[in-house]
Amino acid sequence: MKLEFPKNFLWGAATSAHQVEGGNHNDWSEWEKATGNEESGRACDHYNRFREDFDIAKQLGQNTHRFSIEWSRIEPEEGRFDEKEIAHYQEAINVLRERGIEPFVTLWHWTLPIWVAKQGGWENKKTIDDFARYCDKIVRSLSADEAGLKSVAYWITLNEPEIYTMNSYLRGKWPPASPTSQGGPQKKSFFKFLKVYRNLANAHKKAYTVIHSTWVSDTQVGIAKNNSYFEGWLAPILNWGWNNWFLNRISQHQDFIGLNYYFHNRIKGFKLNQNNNKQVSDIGWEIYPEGIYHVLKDLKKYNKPIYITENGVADAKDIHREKFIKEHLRWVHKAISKGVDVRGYFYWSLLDNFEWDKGFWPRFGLVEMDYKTMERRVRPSAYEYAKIVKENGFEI
Ligand code: IFM
Repeated sequence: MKLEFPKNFLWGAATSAHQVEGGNHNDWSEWEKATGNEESGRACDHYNRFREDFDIAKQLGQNTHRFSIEWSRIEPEEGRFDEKEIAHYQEAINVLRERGIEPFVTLWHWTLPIWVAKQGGWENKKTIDDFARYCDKIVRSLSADEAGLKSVAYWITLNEPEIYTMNSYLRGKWPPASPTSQGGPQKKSFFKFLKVYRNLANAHKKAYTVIHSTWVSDTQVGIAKNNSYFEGWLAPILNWGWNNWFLNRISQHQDFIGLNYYFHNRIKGFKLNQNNNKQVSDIGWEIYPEGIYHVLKDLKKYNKPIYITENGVADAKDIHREKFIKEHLRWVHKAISKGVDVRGYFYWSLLDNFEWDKGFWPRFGLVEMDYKTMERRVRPSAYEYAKIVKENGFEI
């Protein structure tokens, strides 16, 4: 039997600026140095090799691609926009369009310009206005269809606000937490967590309004939200707090929902993550494809188109990836058959890349990176994914 996906379904892969571009100077690069974390350095040198990478995406038949714009490149100092950097992203968009690939552009994927970090990052309400001004500049510039190519139609304002806020403020694991040698981590605070989370929701709302106030008519704006499948007695509370709170708050300000699905969480007694499934990725994350079905069913209530903006596995030997993709897609298909309006799937990630505090060792890519030579090698599972893309489905 063939599982067929809806006509015009979008198939692609995702990356983010700091994880692939190389040569970034922002709060993360400073934090990497200060804490002795592995440094993102030249990452995949995607900033210079994006043409080659988009050729690979095309060769794999992908018709969409998600990437992010690095705020610190665009506005290295407050109010000073770097036109050369804007032109760089315009070129990336043109190159995608020339290859028939629809861009999904993320405006903020966790890194901040140094001057924003210095004013307190998302703890400071001013950052909401600064972010809106940056979004306005970008959307106006990148909608300027000079080459006669279509402008960006899909904008993702924020990536995974809940993961960022949890790791940065509840766990004190990510910037702005300072290294122990400097008296940190000082930012670990439930109060700050709530404040930043609320500020991010307001930042999205403001950016949404600003983006829609440009002349571009067919623009779609959403966020990429990392939702988990919870089971157990605490599930309703966690579902509300983790999965729904942010989406409820911005419900009048989104045209689509981006879902990043990675986690299943069974709660037993007072213990989280009591998952029985022993199948795990290289970084110990449980592989639980069925969870995506439940999460999608829960999102149906928002009555918006859904794009799976991330789903992927760290698997250096490429032994799980093909099955991982097919199993998740099987459950996505089931959700579609139950009336959930899923319109696209982005595998995380196109390339192996810099996995934040873990450094480069986790290998999520459809394409393997040799970080010494910068050689790209397409993994066998990527060709299997390409078959699915070509067929708009697969046999089960
Ligand atoms: O690499 C990250 C990405 O930046 C955000 N979503 C989860 C991925 C895997 O951890």
